Amino acid sequence: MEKTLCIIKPDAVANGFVDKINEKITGSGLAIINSKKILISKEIAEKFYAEHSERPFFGELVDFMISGDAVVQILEGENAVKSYRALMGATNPDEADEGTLRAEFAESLSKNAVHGSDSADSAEREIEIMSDIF
Ligand code: FUP
Repeated sequence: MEKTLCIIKPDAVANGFVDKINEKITGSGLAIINSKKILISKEIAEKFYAEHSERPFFGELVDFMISGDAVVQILEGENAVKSYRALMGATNPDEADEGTLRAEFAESLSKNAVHGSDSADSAEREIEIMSDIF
């Protein structure tokens, strides 16, 4: 079974959406095999989003990810990477399809409620980065 990394970001945690998001995740057929609420460190956030380090929004992205508790989870299921990306919806909630997590729970492009690995390789890398917290 494939695994993917999910983060319920600080906006969605602060807005009280964790249970609603997790109901949708399990309702879509994915299992939540690890879940932990943590304040992500700056070091981990910078490493996690290293691919965006040259982008203008990098500083804002890191600051947001460490601004409050997040819920870090490993999901498992058939085609977990693709099926969870489909459930999340587009990065920008204004472009996310109705019924997706970002359409329903995101505040904005930068405060967009959830993260999900974008490939099996990314999932492996991201699970490794977060492995110490579980
Ligand atoms: P996604 O894989 O959908 O999370 O999107 P990206 O990897 O492209 O972007 C990672 C995060 O950076 C997004 F979730 C939100 C943030 N971001 C911005 O704040 N501004 C942008 O223009 C693009 C992304």
